[in-house]
Parts: sequence; structure tokens; C-alpha cells
Amino acid sequence: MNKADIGLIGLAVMGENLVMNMESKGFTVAVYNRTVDKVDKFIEGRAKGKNIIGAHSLEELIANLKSPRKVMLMVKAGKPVDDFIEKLLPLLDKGDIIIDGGNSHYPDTQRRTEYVESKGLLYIGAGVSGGEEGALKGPSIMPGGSKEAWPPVKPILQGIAAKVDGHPCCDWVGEGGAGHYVKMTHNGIEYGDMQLIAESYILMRDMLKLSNDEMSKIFAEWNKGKLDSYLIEITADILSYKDEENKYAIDYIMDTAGQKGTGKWTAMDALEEGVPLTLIAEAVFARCLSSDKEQRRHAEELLGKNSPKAPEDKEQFVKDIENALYAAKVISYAQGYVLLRSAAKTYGWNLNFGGIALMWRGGCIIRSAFLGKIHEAFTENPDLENLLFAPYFANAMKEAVPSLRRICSYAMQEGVAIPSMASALCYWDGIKTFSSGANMIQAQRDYFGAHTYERTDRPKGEFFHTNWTGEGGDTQSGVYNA
Ligand code: 2AM
Repeated sequence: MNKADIGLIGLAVMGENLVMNMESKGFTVAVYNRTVDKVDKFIEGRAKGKNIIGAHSLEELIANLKSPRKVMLMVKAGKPVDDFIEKLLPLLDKGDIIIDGGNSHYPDTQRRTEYVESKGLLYIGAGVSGGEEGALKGPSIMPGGSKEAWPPVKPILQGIAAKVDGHPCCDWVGEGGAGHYVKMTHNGIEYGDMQLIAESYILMRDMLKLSNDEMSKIFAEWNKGKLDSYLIEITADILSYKDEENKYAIDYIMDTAGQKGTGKWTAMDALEEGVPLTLIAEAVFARCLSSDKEQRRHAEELLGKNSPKAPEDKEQFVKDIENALYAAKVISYAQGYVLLRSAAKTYGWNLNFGGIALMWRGGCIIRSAFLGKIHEAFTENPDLENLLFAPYFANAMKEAVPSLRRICSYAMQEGVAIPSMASALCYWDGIKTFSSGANMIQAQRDYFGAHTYERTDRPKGEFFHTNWTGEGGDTQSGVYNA
């Protein structure tokens, strides 16, 4: 057999499916796995008769690769990636490329890019989204790292990625850890989308007392309109799914949400960047609150259970939930993009924001028609400061926000917790308020800590201190902080 176009290490489901996908697109792939039995099983099983070469050692894997060699790691994030890099370095030559397609945290990818480049080789950290099915049929791929590595890798990664209107959901993101940063933000947005859907569900279930089938129909209907997306589609399926005993699966699934940490990373990074990513942060906290069911049982017994009343016009309420979900989703993406802008500045990445929307439009969990509109907004204005300022979204919000306001008011009054929708409304009202209450915070900081303040009637950059009590003196905190 000819030499392979690419080598892949890590034959768990994602790795195997990516190999099958690459092979189906005409690439020859060499494979290796730490537990070598899995190589033989794969070669004799799914890979039988395909252009796939099994290797029983890293040396054998590397010997089977065309130059410049490309080796993709699909192993557990963390130490295994560093270990494989160490083992690969002596086997590779200048200009060869190591690609990490796992769920690595972006600072690791930043560090590894620098390290591998310092050894004369090239590195790519690629976020891959779409789960097992995506890996096989076409995922969304977000590659970043050594820019020189992109041209040789591009035909393979774009070849296996999902396509929307013939456009691959994969393009160069930026240097260093940019690819994994964008993937992390994607996951944070996914947390937000899922929480908003869960809030819509709870509003319909607990306030309107709708049946699972009724809700399933509503979500299926929403999926034909502006909320058209993979997550809305699967929600309709989930609600109507009955098991062998004719019971609705959703009714007996425990309401304690798990998490693997990528939403938390996104929220932590937003705090680090000083970006108000409130909706996603609330979505992470909502999972935390859900996870302790015993505490919620205790609190319900001790503090009292709410019994929300249904609104009079149920049909209008369902329409309002649809619009509220949409408005909150726009806010969530607006916040996510502000985070990306901020990180791009911090790390010196030249991110193509419209291109990122295209990468997310297919293949991945947050895929939706809506991302096409985001792409258009950034194509019109690549320097768009906030998605809410794009004419299309500004108009859409004018129509949808009254519904978000009605839903939040009613849910608050009746005692249904919708933290992500509520945070969206607070952000919307907050960003539109030129004259906020932060003058009070500045006054307090100056009162107790002589932190000084700027004045509205003097030029910016001039700092003042008031001796509020007549006893504090005129010393400013900066003087003794220095
Ligand atoms: P294994 O089949 O030998 O366990 C997903 O878990 C993939 O990562 C698998 O291919 C797995 O190999 C690999 N993996 C997990 N931990 C690893 C480690 N410490 N070193 C090398 N490979 C590892």
C-alpha cells in the first residue's frame, strides 16, 4: 500500500470515526493506539478492505507517512497529549506537523505550539465538535496553531468537515491556542443554548401544564422558524420519545445536570478578560444548583414550594416563550463574540468572526440557521463591536424583547427560576443605559478606601478624592498602593 496522507493516534470512537471519515474522502490513513490490540481489532473489523494502515509502534506509524508528515492525536486531553508529543518529537523531521484534535484547554495548546515550534516542527490544536456522529459524517473543525502548518493540512481537515451550502465548516482560526479557544467558547455557548431550552421547557411544563407531546409539537414548529437548530430539533424528539414500557423517557430522567468543565472554563475566562458573559455563567451555575437534588428537596420542604399559576392567554404565552428564547439567544451569542474579541486582543489573534460563525453553522452541536445571520452581520462589518449593534439583530431584538420582558416578569412573579433568560434581560437593559448606578460604587470606594473617581464635568483621566467624613484626610489610595 502507498504511504499514508495522515497518521492518527487514539482509536476510541471519535478517533475511529475520524479515520473512517478521512478514508471515505479518499485519504489513506495510518493508525496507532496505546493499547495495540485495538489497532488489530480495528484493521480486521471496520477498517477491513479500506485504505487504512495499522501500525504496532510509533516508529512504524511514522515510517508509513508521506512528507511532510502529519500526525493527529485523538487521545484523552491532558498528560497523554504531552507524553505523545515527547515520544513523537525524536521521530519527526523539520516541517512535520503534530495535530491535537482532542478537547485540550487552550493555554495547553498555546504552550505546546511554542514548544513544538521551538523544536523546528509545526503544531495544530484543532477543536472538533459534533460528537461521534459528526466525527464520522462531518464535524465542525476549528484549527489554530502554527500558521505554516495550515496549507498542507487544509485539504484533509476541510475535506472531512461538515459542509453547508458547499462551504466547509472548517477554516484557519488563528495562531497558538486560538482554535481551542474558539472551541471552548462554542461549548460555553452550547451550555447557554441548552439552559435556555430547559427554561422554555420548564415554563411550558410547570406554568402551562402542557403534555410532552404538546411540547414536542411546539419545539418541532419552532424548528421551522428563526430558532431552526439542531438542539431545538433533538428537544422535539426527546419530548416525544417513549421507552419499551410506553413511558416518556424525559419524565424519569433525573434533573441533575452533569458537566465536563468547558462551560466553566469559558465563564472563568470571561471573568479573567472582564467580559460580562452573564448568560453562559448563569447556565453553568444552573447546572451546579441542579446537581444537588437532596439540597433542593430540603429547601423545598423547609422554605416552601412555589405553585405557579398559568397565564390567561396560553397561546400568546407560548409565542412569548419562543421570542424570549430567541432574544436571549441573541444576547448569549453577542456576549460570546465580545469574549472572542477580547481574547483576540489579549493574545494577538486575528480572528475572523464571520468565518467562525460559518464553522459553527454545520457539524457541531450549536449548528443553526441563526449562525448564517451572524456570518452576514460580520461580513457587513468585520469590526462589529457587539452583535446587538448589527442592523438585523437590532431590529430583531426590538420585536423580541417585549416578549422576553413579559416572560421574565411573569416567571419572577410566579416563582419559576429562569436564570439565563433573566440575565439576558438585565444585560440588554444594562448595556442600553448610558447613565448607570456605578457612580454610587465609585463614591463608596472613594469613601471607605480613597480609591478616587473621575467626574462627569471634568476630562477623563483626571482623578479626584473627597474627604467624605472630614477625618479621612486627603491621601488617595494610589499613593500608598504604589
Ligand atoms: P487506550 O485505548 O490505550 O486506552 C481515548 O481514551 C484515547 O486516549 C484512547 O485511544 C486511549 O488509549 C488514549 N489514552 C488515554 N489515556 C492515555 C494515556 N495515558 N496514554 C496514552 N494514551 C491514552
